[in-house]
Amino acid sequence: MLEVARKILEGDERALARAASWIENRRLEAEPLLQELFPRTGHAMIVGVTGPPGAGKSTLCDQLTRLLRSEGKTVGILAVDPSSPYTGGAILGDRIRMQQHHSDPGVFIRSMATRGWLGGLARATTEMAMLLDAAGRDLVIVETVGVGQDEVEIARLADVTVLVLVPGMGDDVQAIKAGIMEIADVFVINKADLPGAEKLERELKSYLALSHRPDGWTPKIVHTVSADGKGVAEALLAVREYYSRGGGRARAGQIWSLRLREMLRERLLDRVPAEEFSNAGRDVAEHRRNPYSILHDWLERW
Ligand SMILES: Nc1nc2c(ncn2[C@@H]2O[C@H](COP(=O)(O)OP(=O)(O)OP(=O)(O)O)[C@@H](O)[C@H]2O)c(=O)[nH]1
Ligand SMILES: [Mg+2]
Repeated sequence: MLEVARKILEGDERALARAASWIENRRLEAEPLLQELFPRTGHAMIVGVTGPPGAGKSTLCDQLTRLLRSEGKTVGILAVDPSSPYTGGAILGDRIRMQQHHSDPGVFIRSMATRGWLGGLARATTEMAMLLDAAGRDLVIVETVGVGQDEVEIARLADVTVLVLVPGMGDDVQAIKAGIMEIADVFVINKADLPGAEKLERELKSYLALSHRPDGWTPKIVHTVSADGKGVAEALLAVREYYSRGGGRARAGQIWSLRLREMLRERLLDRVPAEEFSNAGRDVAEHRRNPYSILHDWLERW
C-alpha cells in the first residue's frame, strides 16, 4: 500500500491535507491514491448544501458542524467558493466563521474556487469527498451556490441535498426552480426570523404537491434561524431521515453513473489541448471545416 494511503487511513492530518492538494492541483499522484482508497469509502454521508447567494448556507453548515461535533462525529467541509459576481466578500466571512473549528482536528475544511475549473469542479468535489470518506469522516458537507449548472451537478452527486431558501425571495423561487428544486431532499427555510417564512412554506408546499419523485419521498420543509442555531437539529433530523430511509443509497447507482460520465468527459477533454479547441472553433466559425469532421477526427484519435 502507498505510504500516503496508509497514513491517511491511520488518521494522519498532514497526509490528508497533502492528498487534498493533489486533487485540487490535478496532480497525477491523486489517481493511484484514490484507487487504493476506494475500497475504504462508502461510509460517510455526503450532504450537499446549496441555495442562492447569501441564504445562510455557510452559517447553517457551521451550526450543523457544531451539532455533529457535540455528538462526537467527524466532519469534512468542502466549500465551493462562489467566485461569482453575486458574492464578493463571502469567502472571508466563511473563513472567519469557520475559524472556531480550525483547531479542531475533527473538522477538515477546504475551499475550492469555482474559477478556472472548466467543468472539473464536480470531479474535484467527488474526489475530495471520496478522500474524506476514506479518511473516516462521518459526514462530508459540500456547500455550493445553487446558481450555475456546475453547482447543480455537484449537488446532485450528494447522498442528501439540502436546499437553503430565505423568505422574501419573490421571483427568485421561480428562477431557482429550474435546476435545483427537483433534486432537493430537504428544504430549509433559513432566516425564519424574517417576515415571509410562512408564505414561502406555502409556495414550497404547492410546488411539492405538483411534483412527484420516483423514490416516493416527500421532501421535508424545516424552518431555521441559523444565525442562532434554531431549527438546525430539526434540519439534521430531516437529513438523516432521508438518508436512513435509503433514499441516498437507492440513488447511488445513478449518482455513480453521473460521476463516471463526468470523469470520462473530463479525461476526454483533457486530451485535446486548449489551443486545438480554439483553432477548431475558428475553423468552424470561418467555414474552413465542418464541426462533425472535427469531432470525427478527435474520436478517431481516441
Ligand atoms: N436574520 C438572519 N440572518 C442570517 C441567518 N443565517 C445567516 N444569516 C446572515 O446572512 C448572511 C449570509 O450568511 P452566509 O452563511 O454567509 O450565507 P451563504 O449562503 O453561505 O452565502 P454565500 O456563500 O455568499 O452564497 C450573514 O450575514 C449571516 O449572518 C438567519 O437565520 N437569520
Ligand atoms: Mg457561504
